[in-house]
Amino acid sequence: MIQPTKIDGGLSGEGFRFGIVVSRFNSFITERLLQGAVDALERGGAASKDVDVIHVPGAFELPLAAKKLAVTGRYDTLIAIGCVLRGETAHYDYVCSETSRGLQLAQMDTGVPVMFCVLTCDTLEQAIDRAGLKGGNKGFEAGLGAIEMAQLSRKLRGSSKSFSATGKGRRK
Ligand code: INI
Repeated sequence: MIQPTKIDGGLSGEGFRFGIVVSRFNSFITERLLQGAVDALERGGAASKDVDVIHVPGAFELPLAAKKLAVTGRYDTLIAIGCVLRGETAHYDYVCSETSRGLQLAQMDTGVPVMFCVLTCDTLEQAIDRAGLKGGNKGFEAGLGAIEMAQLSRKLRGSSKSFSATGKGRRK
């Protein structure tokens, strides 16, 4: 049986640069998601100087801020944090769909991974559950994912000639 080459991201965030863009809307939730994301990056070995946090008014503003950060070339991975609650807006569906579409476009247009950490919940209760106040923290998951994607992007960078499953020999 052949032994396929497996290419995975690792768990060390050392030496990578991360940008976190956070919505102020529903900050009771988003600041907790932010704490979770920073905690994961810190545990992964990321340095303070390599993690920037940028606040925007609401989830709808996340995509533009993410794209502007991505094109600077400064960041290996971005994390977008927001919380949209159905109960509080008639335009819930527009905010959710445009935010997710915009963030996907930002990463596809620039090649910089953007972790989607935008809670879209029917109730505050559901958001609380996902922000680490009762159970898991989706921000922490996004932080771990950001490290994995930073490593994976580095390994997958370059042409087939310079490509290497270990990341060595990639085009600088
Ligand atoms: N923005 C959010 O991040 N979450 C929400 O629940 C929300 N609601 O309920 O309206 C929300 N609206 C603001 C929106 O993201 C924009 O900031 C605003 O429309 C200005 O462009």
